[in-house]
Amino acid sequence: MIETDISRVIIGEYGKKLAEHLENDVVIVGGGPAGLAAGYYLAKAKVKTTIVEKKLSIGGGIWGGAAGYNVVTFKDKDILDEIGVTTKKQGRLYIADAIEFAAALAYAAKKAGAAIFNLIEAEDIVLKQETVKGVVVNSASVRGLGLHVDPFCICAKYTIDATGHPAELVGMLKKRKPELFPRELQEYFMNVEASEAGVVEKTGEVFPGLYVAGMAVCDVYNLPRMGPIFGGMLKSGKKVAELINERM
Ligand code: 48H
Repeated sequence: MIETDISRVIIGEYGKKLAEHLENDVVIVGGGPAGLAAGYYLAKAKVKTTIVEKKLSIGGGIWGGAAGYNVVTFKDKDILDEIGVTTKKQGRLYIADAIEFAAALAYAAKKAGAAIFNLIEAEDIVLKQETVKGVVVNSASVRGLGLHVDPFCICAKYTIDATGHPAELVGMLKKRKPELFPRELQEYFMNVEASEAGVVEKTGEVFPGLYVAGMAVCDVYNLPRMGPIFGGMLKSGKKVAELINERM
């Protein structure tokens, strides 16, 4: 029956894809602009990369632009040109349609070769020999329903916390090793220039095997937030990819 053929190919293909990506060079948690940009540049450099995203849609904070007005801003457009996003110059800013930007970035990461698993949530990190070796994941539905169901692991040489504002992976480490991150994980008052420059400058490894990119960087280093301007997120994703690629 065609009905069972459909089910069989979906289950078989998903299982194959998942089994192939249980071990990776890099696992990225969070499919927002920073995680997707990191995934795009890593995969483009032929680094075996998996992105896990707990929501149904990837793109993180892109879709809603500012207050649901789905337009996003940038100070420059090199990366946007590279992935084929249409931009318009308005004064000192470039603007793009949030939907086109989210879709183009996701498409670029996927086409470059990153494996993307949506509806999968990282609930913990894998720590061995004082090095982060990947993440403990579960179905986002299981997590959402609060069910007592055990997780599985997606392992990697390097793990990127691209979870945005909550800096969730760093938070998991901080919970057990508070001395490593004595400050609260939170960003400071809005300041676009300081934030965009700081987020790129501080993107990097925060613990052996664990890197931070995107808004998570602002939380870890108490940097200002920047509102709906996205160039810093793309540059942070690109930088983390370059830092890891140098070590491959
Ligand atoms: C799986 C998870 C988990 C988990 C979270 O919020 P994001 O868009 O993050 P960034 O850093 O790529 O981009 C930030 C940007 O969107 C933004 O909010 C800006 C620039 N704000 C400025 C300001 O001043 O406020 O994406 C993070 C993604 C989301 O899709 C989450 O669902 C996902 O990570 N995520 N996925 N397992 N445990 N936690």
